[in-house]
Amino acid sequence: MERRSWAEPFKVKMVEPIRMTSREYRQQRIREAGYNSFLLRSEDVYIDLLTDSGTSAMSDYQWAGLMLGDEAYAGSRSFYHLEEAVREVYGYAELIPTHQGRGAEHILSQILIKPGDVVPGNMYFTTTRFHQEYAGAEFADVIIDEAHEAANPHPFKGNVDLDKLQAVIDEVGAERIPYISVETNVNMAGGQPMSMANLKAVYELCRRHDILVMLDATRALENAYFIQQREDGFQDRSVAEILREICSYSDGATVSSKKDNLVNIGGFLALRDPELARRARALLVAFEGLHTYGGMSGRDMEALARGIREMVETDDHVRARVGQVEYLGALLLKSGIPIVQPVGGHGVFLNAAAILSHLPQDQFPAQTLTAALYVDSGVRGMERGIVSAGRDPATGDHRYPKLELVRLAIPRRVYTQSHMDVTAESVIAVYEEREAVRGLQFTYEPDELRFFQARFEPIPD
Ligand code: P70
Repeated sequence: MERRSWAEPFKVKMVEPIRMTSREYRQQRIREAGYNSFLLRSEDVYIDLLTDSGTSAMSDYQWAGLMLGDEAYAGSRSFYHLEEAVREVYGYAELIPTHQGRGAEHILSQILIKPGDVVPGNMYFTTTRFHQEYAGAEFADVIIDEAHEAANPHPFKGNVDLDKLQAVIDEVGAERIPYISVETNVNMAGGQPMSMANLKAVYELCRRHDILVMLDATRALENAYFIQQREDGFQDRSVAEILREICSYSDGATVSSKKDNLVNIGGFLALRDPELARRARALLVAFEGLHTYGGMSGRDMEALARGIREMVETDDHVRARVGQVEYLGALLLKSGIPIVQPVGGHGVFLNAAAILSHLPQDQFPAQTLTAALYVDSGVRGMERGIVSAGRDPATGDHRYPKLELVRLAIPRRVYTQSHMDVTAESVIAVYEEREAVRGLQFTYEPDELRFFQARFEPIPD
C-alpha cells in the first residue's frame, strides 16, 4: 500500500520530566548567566535546543549494550565491535577512537599540518578551525557563495566552489596544503548538504594535486538523506549505500559520534592509510588513551557500535529525524519568520540579522535573540554569528561573518511535535516584539572559543 504519512519509527519507553518556569524567573537566570545560553543550568530550560550533540535518546538495544561493554584496558571486545561497525557502515579500515569529535580533530591536525600550511574547507567549524590554527595552519574558506546567503534556496549549499579551491592551490601551492577539510551537512551554514557530484569532483581535483580529502562526517547520514531526496540518480538508493559512497570519495574522516551516531559521548578518526593511522595512534596514547579505547569506556564503544548500525538500519529513522526539523521550519516559514533556507538537517536557523535588523552586528544580534527567546518561553538556542566567529588572530578585530544566526538544534528522538509547536509560537511572539529588543556588550571575553564562556550585559540607554 502507498504510504500517505510517516511517524517516528519508535515508541517511548521512559520519560524525563521538564519544567516550565515564569518569565520573571527566566529574566533573573539569563542575567546571572551573562546572557549566554551556554551558562544556563539545564534545569532552568524548558525545551533544550542548544544542541543536537550528545542529546539523543538511545534505543533499548543501545542501553542493553551498555551492560555488555568490555572494560578491559587493552583489546576490549567492544572496540572490535566498533571497528567492525565503522568498516561496514562508513567503509574505513583504520579506526582511531577518541573521546569526542574535537579529540579526532586534534590528532588529525597534529599528524598532517606543518606551521605555514593552509587548510581549505567548506566553511569553518569552531573546533575544527581551532585545531588547524593551533597546529600552525591557516584556514581558507572555499564554500560556494550561496552558503553565506541565508535565504538562498540552493539545494546543496554545502558544496565546495571548485574555482575557489583551485585558486587556493594556485596561490599557495599543493605542497603547502596537507588536506582539504570537507564537512558533510555544513553546520555553520545551517545544516546544509553537499551533492555527491560535488564531493566526487573535489576528490578528483585533490587527487590530481596529491592533496588528501578529510571529511568531517559528523552529520554525513543527514547529508546522505538530502542526496537521496534531491540529487538525480539517488532516489532508489538506500541512505546506507549513499553514506558508503560519500565516504568512498575521501581518505579519512573525523566524526563526533554525539550526532548521527546516537550516543551521548564519543567520536573517532577513521583513515585508509595504515601508515597515517600508525602516526595517529602514536599521538593517541599521549592525548586520548590506548588505541583500543581512545577516550571512551567499553560501554560507550558498545553503545556507539550499535548506534552506528541503527542509524542506517532503515531509512525511516533519518526521514523522521529530518522530517521533524522540516516540520518546525515550515511552521516558521508560514508565519513569515526569516530563517535559513532550505531548512537544514539538524536544526532550524533563525536569521537574527534580519529579525533584529535595528542592531549592528557588533551588538551581537544572534546572542541577543537567543536570550530573548529564552526569556519568552524557556526555549534554549545557540548563537551562531559574530560571537562564534571570534577574532582574527592577525588583526585582533572581530571576524564579521555574513551569517548571523540563532540555531534551534533538534535532539534526535527526544521531543515531540507539540514541543515544536510551542517553540514556533515562542519564536513568533519574540518576532512580534522585536523592535523593543536592545543589544548586548561584553563584560568578559575569553581568548579562545569565546562563545562558550563569554558574558554580556544589555547596552545601557
Ligand atoms: C554542536 C556540537 C560539534 C562538532 C560539529 C562538527 C561539524 C566537529 C564537532 C566537534 C558541539 C559544539 C562544538 C563547538 C561549538 C558549539 C557546539 N558540534 N564537527 O552543537 O565535535 O563536540 O564531539 O568535540 O558540529 O554543533 P565534539
